[in-house]
Amino acid sequence: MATKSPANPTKHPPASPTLPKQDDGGTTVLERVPQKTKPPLMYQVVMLNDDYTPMEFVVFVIQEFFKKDRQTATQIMLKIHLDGKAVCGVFSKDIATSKVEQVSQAAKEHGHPLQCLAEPME
Ligand code: TYC
Repeated sequence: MATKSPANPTKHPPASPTLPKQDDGGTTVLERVPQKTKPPLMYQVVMLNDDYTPMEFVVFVIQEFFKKDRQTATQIMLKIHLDGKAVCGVFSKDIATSKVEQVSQAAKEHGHPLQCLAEPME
């Protein structure tokens, strides 16, 4: 089936915003306008230490929800245990929020007080 072609198929909008400007010779010059949009903020998911959650459960959670191998997950768990907290991963806001919910849900189901939070990175 034939589809309707656009009124002016060769005219496309410029790749980035431009403003027409008249120079001295009567020629139209297109000047680039600086982009105003910033890239979206990224969020780090920080896990917190507590005195009750078993180390093995924390290693499991880091492997399962942050896709780390066992050795890396163990190193992160030990850093949390020793320093009080550590970053488990960096994500978009939606994904970071979802990771926090998944961890909180798993901790609740197993009766552990494990906590993590999503922090904007500037
Ligand atoms: N401090 C806990 C213990 O000694 C282990 C632990 C590590 C708990 C990391 C939470 O995010 C955590 N059993």
